[in-house]
Amino acid sequence: MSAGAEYEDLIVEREGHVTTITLNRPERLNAISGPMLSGLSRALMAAEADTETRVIILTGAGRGFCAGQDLADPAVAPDLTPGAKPTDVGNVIERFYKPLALRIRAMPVPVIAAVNGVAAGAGASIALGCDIVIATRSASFIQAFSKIGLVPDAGGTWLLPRLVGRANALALAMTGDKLPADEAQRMGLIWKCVDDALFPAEVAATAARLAAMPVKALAATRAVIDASMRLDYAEALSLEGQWQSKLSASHDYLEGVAAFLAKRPATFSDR
Ligand code: LHQ
Repeated sequence: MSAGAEYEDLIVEREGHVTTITLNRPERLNAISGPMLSGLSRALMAAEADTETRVIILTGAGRGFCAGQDLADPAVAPDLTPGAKPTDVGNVIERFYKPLALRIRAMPVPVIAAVNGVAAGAGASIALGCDIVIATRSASFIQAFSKIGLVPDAGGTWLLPRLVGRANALALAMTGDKLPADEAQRMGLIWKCVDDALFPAEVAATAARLAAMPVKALAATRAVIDASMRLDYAEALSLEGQWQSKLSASHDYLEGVAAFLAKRPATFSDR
């Protein structure tokens, strides 16, 4: 896959089996511009089509991960002229943020959010919608929506209570307080936070590990766990069985078992 040039406000690079998408407006803490938003969807589609990609890392350039929607963008900023028609932010959600959030959740490979700095508003929602969230100790998560008179969007209202329970979700969303990464880890909002100096190596090692795993089964794991949120126990057991039927017909399953029995490392190739 080619790098940067075809994207505005994004850098997309593949090294081996790992595609890294970097939000790239560091002077604005990677606040989401129109080109960044549409580019993100295109970059994910390209990674989906690129069979060499076995894991995706989403991260930010500079000191921030993503400060949410660019509030100065005329497409979303309210027209402050007296009597002006309100800007319908819901349209932007429906047309752009919803498809993006759904796409991340349906990728055929694991998606790691490497949260290198502050993640605010829709930036936090996008990070939390990824499969595994690793943050630097200096990073933080801010549900910035309440401070500008909105509800959490880009999946925030669905993700937050499922990750941290209603009490924490409401307190975070109503106060808009900055939650440091180590507290986010303790609360169960993210997988882990690591010292800044160790962060790049931790992210790279996690990506390399996942890329060497049976990624088809990992994407299926996400699908079953997400579906379980709306199923009862018996239905979840049935869905697990349906996926096992599909996966047990895959090359990766044969290879995984054969490698175990032969006491050799497995080489997985399905996607
Ligand atoms: C920004 C932004 C930003 C523009 C920092 N926009 N410039 C909403 C509406 C429409 C459609 C869809 O959905 C949404 C969902 C949302 O995402 S709502 C939430 C939007 N985000 C926010 O409300 C967060 C706003 N930013 C902040 O509160 C702070 O910047 C944080 C706490 C993230 C970081 O603070 P600092 O570390 O002190 O940095 P800073 O505030 O100095 O920011 C650096 C620059 O980035 C600064 O520009 P300047 O020209 O003064 O250097 C900011 O204005 C700019 N910036 N966020 N969202």
